[in-house]
Amino acid sequence: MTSTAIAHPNIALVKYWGKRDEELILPATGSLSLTLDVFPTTTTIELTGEKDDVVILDGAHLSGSESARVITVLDLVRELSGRDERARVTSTNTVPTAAGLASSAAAFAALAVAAAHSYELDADARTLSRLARRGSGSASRSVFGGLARWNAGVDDETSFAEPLEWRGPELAMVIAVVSSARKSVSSRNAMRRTVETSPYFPAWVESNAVLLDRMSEAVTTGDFTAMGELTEQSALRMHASMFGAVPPVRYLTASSVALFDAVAALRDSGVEAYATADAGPNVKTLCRASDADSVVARLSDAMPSVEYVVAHSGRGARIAAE
Ligand code: 2P0
Repeated sequence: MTSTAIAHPNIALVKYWGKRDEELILPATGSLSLTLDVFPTTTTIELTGEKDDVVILDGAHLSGSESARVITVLDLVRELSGRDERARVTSTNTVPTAAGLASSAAAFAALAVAAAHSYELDADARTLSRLARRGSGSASRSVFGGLARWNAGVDDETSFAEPLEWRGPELAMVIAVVSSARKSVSSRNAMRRTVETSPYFPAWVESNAVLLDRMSEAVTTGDFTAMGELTEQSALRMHASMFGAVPPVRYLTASSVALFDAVAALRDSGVEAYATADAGPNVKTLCRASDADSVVARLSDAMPSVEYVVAHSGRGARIAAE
């Protein structure tokens, strides 16, 4: 049985940063994201008669902790389906891996969907989200298209994402690719360091839970302005919590900060745009789809050396047409 699934990255508007359970990947707070329509990951799973699982990412065989995360998800699917064949997993990213453009979210969402299909597990979307979460927390959200909220939950059963309906204007995300170099500290290690050493971490957890409630309200009412303001707040507070770690975690570069300034200048001139950034220097600007071209033009004027990609709301993880 061979199954191929496709999934897209998501960008959190309310961020996930810090776990309260590292093994189950239970987050310290809930988060909320937009799944994009660019940079898909395609994952094929073939069941084999071999003794071990094989994991190939962009043509390279993975080993150690990188393949262990994939095997964790395969083991869970095998347990649920009552089967024990080994698998050959071949995954292809179209986004630079580990550059803060959420490749692991798309990868593990595609893995969960392809594995459930291969092992003939009749999994509903919530189960797929929980399975994806065990590979990478943010992947729980890429199971769904459009806006999704990952409810923190209190245990494995209650920590999953769900899709949210958006009745506001069509959204766009302008991605400024400041650098596609591999990040120096993985988000997993950076999160752990923030949890263990940053005096700001408890304040981050408390305030982000409030932002999530407000963002959920903004989504329900279709309030784009509130969505944008909350998006910037969550991003900056997340990075502030990292600045307080010992040693500090600093993903933002001078170019990232200049882009936040350029986005603020856009707002001052009447174009509603809001910046966010993840575990890397790239800056993503949330705007109305109708403003995306002018956002690209204005940011290109301010920062001509950066590459810009316009993304819109994309679909959730699914089996690719056979
Ligand atoms: C997010 N990030 O909400 C946040 C914002 C990065 C910054 O989720 O350890 O790869 O596999 O659960 O999901 C990146 O972390 O971490 C992330 P693990 P993940 O999108």
